[in-house]
Amino acid sequence: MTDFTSNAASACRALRACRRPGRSGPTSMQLRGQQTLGSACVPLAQHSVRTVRALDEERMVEVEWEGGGHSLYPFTWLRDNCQCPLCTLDSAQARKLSMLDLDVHTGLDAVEVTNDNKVSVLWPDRHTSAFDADWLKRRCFSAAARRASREELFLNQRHYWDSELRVPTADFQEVLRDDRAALDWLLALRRVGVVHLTGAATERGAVARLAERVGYLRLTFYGHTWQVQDKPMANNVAYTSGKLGLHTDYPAMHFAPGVQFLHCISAAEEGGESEMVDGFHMAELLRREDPEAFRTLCSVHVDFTDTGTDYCDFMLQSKKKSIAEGRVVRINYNNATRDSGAGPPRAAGATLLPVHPGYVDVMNRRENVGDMLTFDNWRLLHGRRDYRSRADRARHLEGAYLDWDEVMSRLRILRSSVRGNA
Ligand code: OGA
Ligand code: NM2
Ligand code: ZN
Ligand code: ZN
Repeated sequence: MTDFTSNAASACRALRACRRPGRSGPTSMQLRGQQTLGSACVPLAQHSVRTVRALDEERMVEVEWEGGGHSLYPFTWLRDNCQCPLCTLDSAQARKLSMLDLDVHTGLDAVEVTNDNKVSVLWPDRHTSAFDADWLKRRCFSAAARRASREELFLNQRHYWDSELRVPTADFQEVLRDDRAALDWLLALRRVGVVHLTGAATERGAVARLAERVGYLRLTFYGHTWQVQDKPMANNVAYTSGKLGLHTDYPAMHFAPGVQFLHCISAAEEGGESEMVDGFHMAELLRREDPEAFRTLCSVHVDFTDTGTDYCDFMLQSKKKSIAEGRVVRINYNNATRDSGAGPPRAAGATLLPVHPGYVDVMNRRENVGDMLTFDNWRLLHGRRDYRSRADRARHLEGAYLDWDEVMSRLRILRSSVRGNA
């Protein structure tokens, strides 16, 4: 079994250890549309082809590599992925070859290694293709290579944690300024699910600035960014001074926001501390301890509802499984917006909670003013204690949502840029 705590702690150490002294960064205007500072890496050729041969029976090309080992590529796959200008729009790295023009039963007339270390194929219709050795190696079909490439692209391996977690921490300004710091932030956000950023100014705008560092934020009915304050005629339980039980945000949307930023601009006089739980770990414990309940949460749809006016008027309805998509990829749990709709689903949501592995207290004590929590809203459940503000200084958090596609996109760009510059 994984040692969650030490894994999380090492992610945490990695974040701290990887900081580099600051250098002056571009202004926000310069960053627009170009949020990664270094140039994308052009990897040096690493792999050389020793020999190639066509296995006509299997309809595969076998490539033997200089360093040992070999890879097999189906004829049809090679023809489908021809990189020549007729078949590929190079400037977009997009396929031009229509499936109507692809002969899925194609044979192959000749295959050879060229002087510049490409695998060149002559097809029966006289079309030729030339494949770069590194390009082919990265697309090796072996099970191990495919597993590695999937992990490289999607980073689905997580560190599960419990109340022992030392929440990874990074400096807000450094994340804005330095690509290595930004990459470490996003890697920990993906792996651990939460990163505590310190040192943002205590005014509105920080969450939007950070979202711009990634790409763009996710607009919802609560606005581009939203102010968590005790408001008269609150259109959401979050906008009161009451306790918020553990929840994920916005299950009333079928596509709930993947990532959430919460910036503490002003803390409560008393109470208001926030806490978080690892929902994936919780689901894993439930799978082991109460498989029947786990199956229920993976299969029964719960109704969510949210009605009101904010950015504009809204009347949302959704049906969501508490543990979405069979394997654990998304938790939907919000008692406030769970609908009153008839049927057994009402019981289902509640059974997730008794098994949680313990929460971490994350922020909103007085010393956390200026701090920001960035976390995985598909994975973590978060809540806050009820609070009392001083008459002249109300508690105020500013929040924003992003989606995982944009966050992972920035992570991949930063990774290739940082590697290229290393
Ligand atoms: C929310 C929320 C936490 C807090 O607004 O959805 O969870 O500390 N807020 O107020
Ligand atoms: N807020 C904080 O699902 C929810 O209602 C979460 C959303 C109001 C934007 C709260
Ligand atoms: Zn071609
Ligand atoms: Zn919330």
